[in-house]
Amino acid sequence: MAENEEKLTETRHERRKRVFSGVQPSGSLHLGNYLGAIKQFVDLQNDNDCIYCIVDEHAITVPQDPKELRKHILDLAALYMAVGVDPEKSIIFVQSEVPGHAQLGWVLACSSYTGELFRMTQFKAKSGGKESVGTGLLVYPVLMAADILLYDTDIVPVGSDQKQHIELCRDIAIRVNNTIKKTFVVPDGRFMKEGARIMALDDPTQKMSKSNKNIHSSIALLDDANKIKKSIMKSVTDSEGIVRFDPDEKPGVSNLMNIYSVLSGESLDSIEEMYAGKGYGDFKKDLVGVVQKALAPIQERYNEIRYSEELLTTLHDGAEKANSIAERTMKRVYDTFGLGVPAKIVR
Ligand code: AQP
Repeated sequence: MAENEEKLTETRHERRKRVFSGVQPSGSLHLGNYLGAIKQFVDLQNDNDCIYCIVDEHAITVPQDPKELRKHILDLAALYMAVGVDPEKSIIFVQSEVPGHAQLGWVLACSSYTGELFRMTQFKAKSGGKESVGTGLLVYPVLMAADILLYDTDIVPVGSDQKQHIELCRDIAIRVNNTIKKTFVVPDGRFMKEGARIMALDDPTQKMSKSNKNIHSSIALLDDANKIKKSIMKSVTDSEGIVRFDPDEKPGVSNLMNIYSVLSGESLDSIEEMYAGKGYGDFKKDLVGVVQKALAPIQERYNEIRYSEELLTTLHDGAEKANSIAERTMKRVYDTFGLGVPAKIVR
């Protein structure tokens, strides 16, 4: 076994499972981001070594207002902590503070094919109908693969909309391991079963998304009680008038039931029973209460953290810890690819 390979195997046995995930600071975090991904971050941090990133380099794949972006970075960091990500247990940091992400991104871009990138459904959705499309949008999944592989990640908790990107990350890792040298840990995605994909309230055939221009298409984690009420009461349902779970025939009602179920702990069957013989009005009114109750403690904690020094300290400490892991991986990667100045003279 090569020396490098031995080292990789050794470190795998020594440590707990490593978890990595990230969210873009591209707007207000919504229920989809929370229920599809971030809720798992908190559950995983007791038994694993967790690294949670604010992926600002991903955010600039589409134009951003620099001042707003800086604000969103801090908003997102405070929200991570407000939902329960604990800096004592998990590393929280900003992607651009760790040069290894961009460095590894380039190396992996040279180990991937344009064909596989053009096939990504998220690229197709985000570039569709545009005359010119930024290169960053196409290579986004390669940078995402770099984020994950940089930390020898075992588990990636993400929304089910990211399945294809995780597959690509695995493909690239396996390709390098098999064709050059065993260098990367091949990660597994971890997708929430219930409510894994939260759909837009104004169009339940599309996923809830930060970049949707209609504010009533999503519920942001920081929305006030009135906005939550307005968005839910306006949400698209159907003309049947029966609270019944059927994502194909009744995507709007099913999406609302999903949200109700995940936030309240009631099963979908019991929600159907609770609202048998009642109309959508009663169901929506109760859902407003369920969402408001779930978000109130998050908002309270957020307000305590967002303007505190603790926030900056957490991000600086997090970047330092992340960098020390990333630098070790980059040494290994450069060694695999034969990049840089060797430790001793070679002929
Ligand atoms: N609607 C969703 N349902 C379930 N999970 C979702 N996620 C996003 N939308 C939904 C999950 O949230 C995590 C962070 O997402 P991201 O910000 O990195 O990227 P995204 O998937 O592109 O999110 P948005 O909200 O759609 O942002 P914009 O509009 O800026 O692109 C990921 O794990 C994702 O799966």
